[in-house]
Amino acid sequence: MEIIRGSTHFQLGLDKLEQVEHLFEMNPEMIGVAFVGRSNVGKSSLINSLFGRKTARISKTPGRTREINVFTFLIDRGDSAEPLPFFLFDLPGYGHAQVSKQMIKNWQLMMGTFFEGLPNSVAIINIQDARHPDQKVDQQFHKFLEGSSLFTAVAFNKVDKFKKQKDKAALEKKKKELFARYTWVKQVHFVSAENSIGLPQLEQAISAYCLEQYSFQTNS
Ligand SMILES: Nc1nc2c(ncn2[C@@H]2O[C@H](COP(=O)(O)OP(=O)(O)OP(=O)(O)O)[C@@H](O)[C@H]2O)c(=O)[nH]1
Ligand SMILES: [Mg+2]
Repeated sequence: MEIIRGSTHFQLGLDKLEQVEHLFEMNPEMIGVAFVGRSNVGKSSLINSLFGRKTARISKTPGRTREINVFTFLIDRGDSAEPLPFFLFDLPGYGHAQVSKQMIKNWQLMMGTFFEGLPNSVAIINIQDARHPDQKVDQQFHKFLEGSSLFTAVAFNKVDKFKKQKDKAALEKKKKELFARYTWVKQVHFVSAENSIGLPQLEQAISAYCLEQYSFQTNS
C-alpha cells in the first residue's frame, strides 16, 4: 500500500467558517489526514514529498498558506484492488510573529471550528521543527486537541539539520515527554522533506490509518 504520487487534486480553499462547517456537513464520513504546524516548519514541503511535487505551495515568506487547502489523493492497495480516494488538508501555519492580532484571532476561530467539526476518521499530522520542538505555540495548539478523540501523530521535520548525536538524543527525550504529556499523541516520527529520512515510515503510517478507517466504515 502506498500513496500514488501525483494523484493529488486540489479541491478547494476554505477561508470562512461557514465553508468549513459546510464541508463537514456534506462529508461526515470523510477519511484522510490534516497537516498542521508552526509557520515555516515545512508542512508544504513534506506534503509535496509525500504526495507528489507541487501539491502544496512552498513559501519563501513564512505564513503564506493562509487558507485551509483541501485536496484528495489516492492510495494504491496493491493486488488488483481499485485505488481509494482520501482527503488531505494543508492547514495554515500558527505562531508566526509577523502577523496581526486580527489574523491570529481569525486563525483561532477557523481552527476551533475545524477541529470541533472534523470527523474522527481524519488524522492530525502535527509538524514541528526538530531543532525547535514543543514551542509555546505548539503547546497552545495542542489545547485545541485536548479532549478530542482525533488520531494525532507528531512529525519532527528537518532532522537533516542534525549534525551531532546529542541533538538526536535530546529529540528522543522530547518524544518520550510528548507521549507522557499528551495521551492523544499516538505516534512520533523523525523526518526530513529535504533528504527523505523517515518519509517511507510516515507514508506507511498515513496509508495504514486511511485504509484502516476505510475498513471500519465498510464493515460496520
Ligand atoms: N533543511 C530543511 N529545510 C526544509 C525542510 N522542509 C522544509 N524546509 C525549508 O523550510 C522552509 C519552509 O518550508 P514550507 O514547506 O513552505 O513550510 P510551511 O510549514 O508550509 O510554511 P507556511 O505555509 O508558511 O506555514 C522552506 O525554505 C523549505 O525549503 C527539511 O526537511 N529540511
Ligand atoms: Mg505551507
